[in-house]
Amino acid sequence: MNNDEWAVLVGNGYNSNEYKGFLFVVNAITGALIRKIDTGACPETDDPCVSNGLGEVTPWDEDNDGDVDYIYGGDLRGNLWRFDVSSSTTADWKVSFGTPTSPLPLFRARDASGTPQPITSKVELLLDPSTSTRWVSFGTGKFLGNDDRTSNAVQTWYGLYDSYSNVATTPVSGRSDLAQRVVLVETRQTSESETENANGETETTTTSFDVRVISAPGDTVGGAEVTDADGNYTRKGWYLDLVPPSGTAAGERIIFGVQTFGGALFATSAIPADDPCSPGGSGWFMAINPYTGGRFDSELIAGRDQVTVTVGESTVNYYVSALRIDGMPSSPIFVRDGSSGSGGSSGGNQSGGSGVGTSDALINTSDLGAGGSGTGGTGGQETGVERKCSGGIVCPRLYLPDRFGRISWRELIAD
Ligand SMILES: [Ca+2]
Ligand SMILES: [Ca+2]
Repeated sequence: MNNDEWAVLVGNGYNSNEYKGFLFVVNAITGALIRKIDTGACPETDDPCVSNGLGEVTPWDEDNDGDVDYIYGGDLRGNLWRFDVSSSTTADWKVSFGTPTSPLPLFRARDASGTPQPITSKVELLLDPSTSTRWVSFGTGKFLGNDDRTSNAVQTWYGLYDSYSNVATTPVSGRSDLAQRVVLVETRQTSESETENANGETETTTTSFDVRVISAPGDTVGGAEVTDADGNYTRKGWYLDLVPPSGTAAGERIIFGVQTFGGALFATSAIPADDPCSPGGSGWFMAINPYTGGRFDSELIAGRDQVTVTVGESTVNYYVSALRIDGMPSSPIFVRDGSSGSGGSSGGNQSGGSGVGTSDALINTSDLGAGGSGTGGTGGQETGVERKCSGGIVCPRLYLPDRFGRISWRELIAD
């Protein structure tokens, strides 16, 4: 931390006696409390006032000196908090917005009718490499109490940029500041694959997946732009309500932290089963562009057919943005493909290039029969994440829009 101590950062958890959310900064060596930051009482407009508590928090080092400068976390009232711990004086550590006696969040998540949406999962922070703007993404929804099992409240996936100074107001006032994304299509796809069994016979396996197409900037529906033609922000981010195209909410929510990986933003959602005899429920594995909230116009999830949609008088083919998964999926674990070989000859496929040597052998499409020639639509290189899994584990292979691994280095030269 900026006071030269190592610290543990923790929210106070739920059901606070004071009905409040607190951030605790605790000395990691001694356990002594360094600082406790109060996020304040229920707004008077909240009737009834729900109990509160701050969940898991995410630190951010703004100036790259190894000390945490900002801390983000969400609460049960839908507040997305940003704490400023950039001072070397711990007494100055505070909520970034509002005043110490009347702190305000960066944003308050509410559905279209103004009902606050609880944030119980970890907030993801990332930098847009083209603008160096910090982005914050998180989903809403909870799965803690009995009532949550049957709740069909509309929950939402949000992405907001955050380039705000510490100010006395809430920087993002509501969803009208944000570009709306929607689930355009849900449909079922069936594919067959052939394998050879132990007797040398060919067996055909049929697999079916429900897939989703999410809207993107420029679409007729859910296509609001985030920036103008010059790249200046015209919205403060985006939001995607977790409802199917029918518009009837099915209890879908995000209870595991959103993750960024290789230039894409991922989330898993959960839809609890309403039948007590049917354990598990279901959910969606979704992948979108972090900076627009929209689908990628390239094959990100491998092996799925494009979905043909009629728009006006023409038909268009969209790549899928999500797969339905039986049983409520937990956080995805991303595995870099281990069979990449030694690389070095794959440079011809790489059109990005800056900062990464061509020996970084991330391109591997050997067991796919697809790709292999750098067909990713965003100009980055392809890479793969998938193994053939069983036991209820779904392992989609991904073609990431961007490289991952080392993207910069510092060279130390003795003089
Ligand atoms: Ca510092
Ligand atoms: Ca720092």
